[in-house]
Amino acid sequence: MMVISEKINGMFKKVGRAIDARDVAALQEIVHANVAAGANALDINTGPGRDNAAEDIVWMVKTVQEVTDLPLSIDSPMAKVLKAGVEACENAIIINSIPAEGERMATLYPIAADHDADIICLTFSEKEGINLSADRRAELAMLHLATAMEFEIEPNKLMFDPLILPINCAQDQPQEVFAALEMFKTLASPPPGSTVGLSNVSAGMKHRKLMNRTLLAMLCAHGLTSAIMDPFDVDLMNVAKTAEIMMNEKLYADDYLKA
Ligand code: THG
Repeated sequence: MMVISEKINGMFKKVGRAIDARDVAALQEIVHANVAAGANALDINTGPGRDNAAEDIVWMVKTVQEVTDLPLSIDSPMAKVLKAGVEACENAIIINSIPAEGERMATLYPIAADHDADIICLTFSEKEGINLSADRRAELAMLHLATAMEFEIEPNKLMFDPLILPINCAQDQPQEVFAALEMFKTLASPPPGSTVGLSNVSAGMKHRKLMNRTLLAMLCAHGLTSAIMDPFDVDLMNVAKTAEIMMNEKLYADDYLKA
């Protein structure tokens, strides 16, 4: 299970202030803490409401990669910002994300191919709304696979994101997500990867950590291969490690939590 830290995000006050002040030391200290907590990759996101998000993300990427070789997940809904972030990135790249929409795919797939990037493929399109059935999500995943093939991108570069919605708005969605994850695994051999924005499920709610931990265990049972999540939640990290044992992906040893 690849842990992509959600914490290098301008939505968090410390990161937002570091971006505003171009405070290299402050951002690098946060990066060091994430690496020490066991993150396997870092999601780089300027946060909402920035007028110069492209410049901001370039500064973030350059600042972060000075102190870590971890893969960077360049996260923006704006193609221009993604492109700028990707072009500044010398570490391994994850493009976060490409939605299942013709125009966005036509712009972003060539960029992914040029930079040999992994891709988080959203299995929804804003045009259809986000409350989609598992079947429709799998169809959109197929569209991504076909598009990737056109650009000679191997299926193992793709991570399908079924989209986690806040549970207080969409309580029927986890069932669709579980079914979608099962279908994603059958779409290529070896099976393509998957990821989620785990904390979406509990945004603004009580019992956040309990909900994130429980959902992660359930997603792992359906074959989830990575998550954008909080590496500082030690119990959550331990759920991820224990799920690997339960799924027979890692061999049990008494001290498996330390490994
Ligand atoms: N899929 C993909 N990428 C994503 C998401 C996704 N990137 C963004 C997001 N969703 C994942 N990252 C976060 C980061 C933080 C939170 C949730 C998801 C979070 N923030 C607090 C909140 O909303 O309550 C606020 C934090 C603060 O202001 O202190 O929970 O789904 N591909």
